[in-house]
Amino acid sequence: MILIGENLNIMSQTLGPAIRGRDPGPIQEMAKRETEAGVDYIDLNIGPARKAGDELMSWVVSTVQEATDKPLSLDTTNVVAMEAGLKVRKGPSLINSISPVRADEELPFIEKYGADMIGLLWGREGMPRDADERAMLTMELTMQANAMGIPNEKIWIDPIVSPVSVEINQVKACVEFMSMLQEIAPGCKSTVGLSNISNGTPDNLRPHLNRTYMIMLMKHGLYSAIVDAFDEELNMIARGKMPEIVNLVHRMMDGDKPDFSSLSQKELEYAKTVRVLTGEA
Ligand code: THG
Repeated sequence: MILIGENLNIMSQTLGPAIRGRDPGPIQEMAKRETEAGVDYIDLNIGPARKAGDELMSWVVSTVQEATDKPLSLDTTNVVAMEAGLKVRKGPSLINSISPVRADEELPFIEKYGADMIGLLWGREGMPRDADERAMLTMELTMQANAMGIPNEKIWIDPIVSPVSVEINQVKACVEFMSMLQEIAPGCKSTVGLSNISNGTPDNLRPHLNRTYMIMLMKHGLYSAIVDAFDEELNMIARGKMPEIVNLVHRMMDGDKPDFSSLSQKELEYAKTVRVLTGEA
């Protein structure tokens, strides 16, 4: 799996002030640490950046590409800021993100700057309510992109993960949608903002929810995820180093009910978390 590090973001207590104050030190330090942690892409999340977003994104991209050769994911809803970042970028970029709502303005960037894109399934009426609405938005976005000569292989569909603390049906809908994606849009890649799943839950539970949900989505071919670069166990799962745990989770999704008293402590953590994320507990 392709991992995109989420840690360089303007919401961060330490990096937010550094980004706003144009202090390169902490930002380059984080880019280097994420690179050493082994992520494949580094997400640069400057938020909506309504004020002078173009100058902000071009500064962040220039600053980070001095510190690392990793591909970058440019994360902003500000179209002008997105293009400013792409203009100064010297290596590969992932546009994070283009939704059907902003497609007219941003799809031309794919060809112009040789980028890939995350296709965020955010519709005119906001968040899709179920797997079928996600399928409709995927059709809409890929047809518009294909008509401009953009192949599905350049589109990383993001079904929008929402917190387990908010709506269990949405948690299930993303898993169901992932199982449909290759039929709806053959060749499309996929990604999720994985940490969204554990938003609003106690800090000690977050890694368990993130890791288990990633494994559940992997069952249906999840291609990449935006993740905490420093979660080592998550890294190991994504690199295929915990096949027994992956197997356990996938078997439970197929209806297998393991005898909890026969599981190791680690297996038990995952098995219990599967029951939460499938709505059984
Ligand atoms: N899809 C796409 N892009 C996305 C998201 C998505 N970008 C933003 C977000 N969701 C993914 N990035 C993050 C970044 C940080 C956190 C969660 C998701 C996070 N941070 C900790 C917190 O808030 O508690 C720590 C913050 C810090 O660094 O201090 O949870 O869904 N395409």
